[in-house]
Amino acid sequence: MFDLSPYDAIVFDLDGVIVSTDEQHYLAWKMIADDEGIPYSREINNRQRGVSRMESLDVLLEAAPKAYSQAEKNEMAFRKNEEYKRGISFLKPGDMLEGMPEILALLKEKGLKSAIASSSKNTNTILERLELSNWFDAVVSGSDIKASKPDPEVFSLAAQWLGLDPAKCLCVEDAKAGIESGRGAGMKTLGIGPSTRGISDFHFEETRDFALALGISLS
Ligand code: B16
Ligand code: MG
Repeated sequence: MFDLSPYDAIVFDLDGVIVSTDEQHYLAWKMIADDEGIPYSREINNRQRGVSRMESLDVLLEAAPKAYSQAEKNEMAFRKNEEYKRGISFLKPGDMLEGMPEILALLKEKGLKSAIASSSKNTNTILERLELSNWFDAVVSGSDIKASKPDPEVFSLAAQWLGLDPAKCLCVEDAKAGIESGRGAGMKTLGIGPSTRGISDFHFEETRDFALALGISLS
């Protein structure tokens, strides 16, 4: 059984932990890459996981045959986000990753606090679509921070808004940059999926495995 007793709170990343909107990010960036004639792949997309929109654009532009002005970059990021927003407009509570609704309910039952620490400026929209707007004790999004993951700012701010010592918080992340951010903030880290294998204090392949380790029975 996974031991929750050392923690007063769990601080969750959003995309890739609570819900997976990776495919919508991928398709939106692919649309930009295709429009501009820039080669793009799933591998490149993996490197955009957990990092901010403008930094994700810089990753995509590494393979661009020409240089872009700041105004052009801003326009591309805007266009990508419009396409992404279309993609997430159909999200519903049933799209949460397997075991996650049960994990969130268990934390409430045990009196542990929970928070979101996300790089996404679409955090509030996603939480609304999942009917989780009022669930968490603190929500830190890409709109609240200056430096995105792997900088510790987003997880440090979550602990601060919870009023807790980061050492009493567990960071749950699917991205390498996110694990580095949580660790930098002074939290123990739990990684989900292949990108965090071998780099986090605890690791599960899928959210459902974390739920099972907490003693939750899933059908
Ligand atoms: P937005 P997370 C991150 O969310 C995504 O993993 C990453 O792919 C995206 O570039 C970033 O949010 C910014 O998203 O364009 O919506 O502001 O994993 O930190 O919850
Ligand atoms: Mg993530």
